[in-house]
Amino acid sequence: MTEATDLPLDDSIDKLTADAIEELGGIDDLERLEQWRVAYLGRRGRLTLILRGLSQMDLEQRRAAGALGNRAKLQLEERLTQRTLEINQTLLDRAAAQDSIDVTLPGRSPVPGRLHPTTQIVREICDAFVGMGFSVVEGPEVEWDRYNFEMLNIPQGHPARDMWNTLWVDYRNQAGQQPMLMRTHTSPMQARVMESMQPPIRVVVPGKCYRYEATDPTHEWHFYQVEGLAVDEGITFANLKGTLYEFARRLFGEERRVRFRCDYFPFVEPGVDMSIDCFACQGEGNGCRVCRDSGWIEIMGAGMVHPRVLAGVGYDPEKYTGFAFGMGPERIAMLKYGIEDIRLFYANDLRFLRQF
Ligand code: FA5
Repeated sequence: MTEATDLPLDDSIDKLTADAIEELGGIDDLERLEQWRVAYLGRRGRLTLILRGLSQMDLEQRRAAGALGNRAKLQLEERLTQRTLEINQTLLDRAAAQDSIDVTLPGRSPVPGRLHPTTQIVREICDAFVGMGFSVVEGPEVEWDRYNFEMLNIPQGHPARDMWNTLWVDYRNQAGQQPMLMRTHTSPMQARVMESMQPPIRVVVPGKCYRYEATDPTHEWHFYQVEGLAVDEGITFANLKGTLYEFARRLFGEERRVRFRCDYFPFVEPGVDMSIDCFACQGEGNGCRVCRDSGWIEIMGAGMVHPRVLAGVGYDPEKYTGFAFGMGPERIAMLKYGIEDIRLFYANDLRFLRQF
């Protein structure tokens, strides 16, 4: 920077301004720009000091020099703003050139997710029952022995427990018993729902179940079920048949025929399994792979709620009757979409999942 203080005041302000502007033109980074601002316009900057010295002059001189000094100050501030903009623009241009963003390229569209096939079929099943006046409720996957077995008429040591081998939670109560398990079916919700409300009851319960069993094309160790329960005065087996027949028509088509055969579940009496006529061969059999030549496909277990189960939750079995059913949605999806192995549902293979 050139020393201008030996000159008369007018000349020294002019020279200082000219020097400052010349110096500014050679600056091309923000750090040096700030140093320049402090040197000329800061609190102890050169122009600031000159303006402060005006107080020693008489009034006439002070007025003239003051006007000159303020004009110089405004000029330098304007130049500073302009130079700051120029430097910022240069920095932006340089960054853009390095990143080489081509704004004319088409964007990358996000891949939309979709519902898992099990979720889709569970919703379809529930919708069919909601359309017939049922409500949807859910319950715990970690369950007490009491709800999973005992309140369903399956006491300790009952041989029917072998039908539902399970995974026990590693917890013992003070009596040394291991009473907690991963529920093996959604039927425990029958007792939970009846305990918490009075008839009339019409609910469906979708949820996950767990079993201690080897997997194969039709068995997983964890899978879903949809439970159903209707309890009221005067409910008969005809209501069970009518409701489930209507469900089969809603899910599988108007033409479906259904078949009920005797089956055993300790919590219903009588108990049945329900089949629909095979939609692949229209019930003909004839070597059909879907129904294994039988013409019928089993889709669920069902029956009239056992009087002991009703009495166990405090209902009067002489007054109330009801029906219950339980189905496996993955098996239903397998039938509906021709899926050959249940293990595909939870193998996380996107090639399979993207088909639904
Ligand atoms: C039961 O679990 C009874 N709770 C059903 C029931 C409810 C009967 C109410 C009467 C009244 P089951 O073990 O058969 O029954 O299972 C019912 C359905 O769950 C089967 O038809 C099948 O679709 C499905 N399921 C059972 N085990 C498996 C498994 N390991 N993998 C996939 N799905 C299964």
